[in-house]
Amino acid sequence: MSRSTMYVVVVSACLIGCSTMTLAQEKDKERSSLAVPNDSLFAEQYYFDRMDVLEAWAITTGSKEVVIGVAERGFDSTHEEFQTGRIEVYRLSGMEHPHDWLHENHGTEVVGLIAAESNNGKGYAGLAPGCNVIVAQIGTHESFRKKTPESAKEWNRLFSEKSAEAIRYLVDRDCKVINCSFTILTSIADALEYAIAHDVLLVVPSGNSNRNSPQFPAGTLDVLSVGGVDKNDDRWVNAPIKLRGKEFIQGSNYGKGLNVVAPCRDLAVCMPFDETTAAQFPKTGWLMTNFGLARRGGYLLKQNKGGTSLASPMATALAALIRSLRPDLTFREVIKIIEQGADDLDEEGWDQYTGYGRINFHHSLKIAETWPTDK
Ligand SMILES: [Ca+2]
Ligand SMILES: [Ca+2]
Repeated sequence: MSRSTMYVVVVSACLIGCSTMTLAQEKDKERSSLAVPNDSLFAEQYYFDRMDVLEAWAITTGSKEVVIGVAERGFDSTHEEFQTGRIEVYRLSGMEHPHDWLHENHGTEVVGLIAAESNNGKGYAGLAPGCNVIVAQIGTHESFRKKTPESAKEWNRLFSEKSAEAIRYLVDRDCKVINCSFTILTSIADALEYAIAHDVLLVVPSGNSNRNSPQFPAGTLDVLSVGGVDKNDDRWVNAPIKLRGKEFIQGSNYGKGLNVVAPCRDLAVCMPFDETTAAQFPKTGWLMTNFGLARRGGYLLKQNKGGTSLASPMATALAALIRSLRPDLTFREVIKIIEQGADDLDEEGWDQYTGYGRINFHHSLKIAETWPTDK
């Protein structure tokens, strides 16, 4: 239900003198008629409410015919949220695939947002629980761990090459939407064009550099570039931190080519279960030190932490629901439906910080229901 609609409901109720309910109570009442998943930590998933996901699920939770591709470095396929046979893993050759927390945490977060099993009484609910998923694990490379300029350069080259290979593989496996939660330095334009030629929607984050320019491949034509906002729908920007003596501010990249934004801060995410390696993180990295106390087994509430890598999978899930409902539409039409259904933020219409606005699952599915058929 939109805010304007709710306003009408409340005003009507007050006029006939039969209710003193607040907006929140009205919304709760509306929600009571919806199927709320029984996942144990669901109450932490504020972004369901923000994007009207349960209302959207009354229309569709996704079709198994729509396969979501995810290109990632690592992924904990042993996690209890991924044991229903909907998720397949493919490991690219020529790369290492170590089983450790560091390698797997990013992919586990991303896939969990999209496809954590819903209504299983455990953890969180994924946003597109009815769709199938193929995770193409790009893997790590030995040189990545060596921290020398030469190895970093080699890593970028190899990562670009393997990213392109992952995208082509997922296209060939008939994925209709591919999430690429990474930004890279070397062009993978051929692989992007390959996906576009096969009517595949590529969804990419705008990047975390807090600058006026989405980072490649975001901002390029014919991909869906997704920036991040916080709980208040403000562009995500972290407080400054010092890194090697320099002040450094992370935030959602913005500017020309930004399509939409999605929540990316204080999110509830799945984590690898490996407690032994996770326990080492407060000593070795900055990641867990910010929010280690919120970790519960394979789940984590990322308080005060953001990143556009997690905004992108939200839009990926929405795109998959739209393609489930309307498999006849092209990927360009899906982009338009996501843009038109977004809740406009900041300046009226498209603006540089939030694109066409924060995505809204229900609004976009309603638009998709009546979107005309071409041809
Ligand atoms: Ca669950
Ligand atoms: Ca706007």
